[in-house]
Amino acid sequence: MKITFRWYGKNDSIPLEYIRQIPAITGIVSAVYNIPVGEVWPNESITELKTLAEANGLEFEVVESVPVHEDIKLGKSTRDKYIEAYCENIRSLGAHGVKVICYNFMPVFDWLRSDLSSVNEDGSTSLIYRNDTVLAMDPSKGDLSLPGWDESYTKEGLQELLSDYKAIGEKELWENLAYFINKIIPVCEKCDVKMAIHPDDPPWGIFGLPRIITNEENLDKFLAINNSVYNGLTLCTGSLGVSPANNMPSLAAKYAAMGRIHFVHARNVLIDGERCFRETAHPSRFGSLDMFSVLNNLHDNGFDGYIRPDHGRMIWGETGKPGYGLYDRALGAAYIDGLWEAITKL
Ligand SMILES: [Mn+2]
Repeated sequence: MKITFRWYGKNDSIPLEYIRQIPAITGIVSAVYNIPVGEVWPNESITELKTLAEANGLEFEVVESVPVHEDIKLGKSTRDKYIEAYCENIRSLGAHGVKVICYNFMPVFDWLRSDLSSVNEDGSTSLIYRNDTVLAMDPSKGDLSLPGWDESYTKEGLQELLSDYKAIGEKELWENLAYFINKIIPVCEKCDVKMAIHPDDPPWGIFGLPRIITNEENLDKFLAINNSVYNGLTLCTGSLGVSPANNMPSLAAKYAAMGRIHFVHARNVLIDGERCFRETAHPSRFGSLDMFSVLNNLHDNGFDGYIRPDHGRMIWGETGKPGYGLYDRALGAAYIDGLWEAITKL
């Protein structure tokens, strides 16, 4: 098990020199961020990330994310050229020593929250989700005040995309995912790069768009699309765990035993209403998730992949990218490392 830390590249306000000082961190999780979705990443950009990491004593073995072009999710006739570009990225990342690629298959919107800096009792701030706030929004009317989505869409571009998705229900999205997976996994096998799909965050449909990587039944269905070990999961405790139906320790045990978890996002969340949650400090007692049992079950079922502290709160006056400050994630990393030491010595 290797503890890693997400780094957004040279534009990240957190220098690699600080990341290397967090105890137990062996490597960064990063990506090439300045290339449009669907295009091939320049070799120089990948080499640069690796060189910068290694100059700081850190590995670069996990990429998050290689985004999937919307035409692939929509099953458009143009998808093959985007899948070929995706395969090219797998090949060059593999050649640079990358072992795991995290990605997601959420239509249009990535993770979504109703507030990125809700003040906690202790004065720290957290990302939160309030279902009524989200339900009151209608992105098709250009209502773009909600944080968390790709602001690179113009109002017209977004409306066109949302209208394309009117023909896509869960069934079609599954078909388009299967088409994609079965094209890329043989390439991954050749290049020894494991794919780790990130669950939908939150794990329910929003704005009428389908979401399918949401629960145990669907994770089973996803893994059965292609039984190669290269077709695996990112177990994001905070994404799946906001649904009380998802028992995170049990999912950790099951999929680790199958050898299908390649990457873990460790995050705690407090469920404080129907489809409402608040991101908390990592230790179990602050949220709804039993982080010890998740890690213990990973360990006992042979998990040997990468883990990283996922979102943290903003503490000690830090400002920066919501969820991705230095301090609380560093505390999270130390907590994970402490839990793991105890578990391995039990
Ligand atoms: Mn995550």
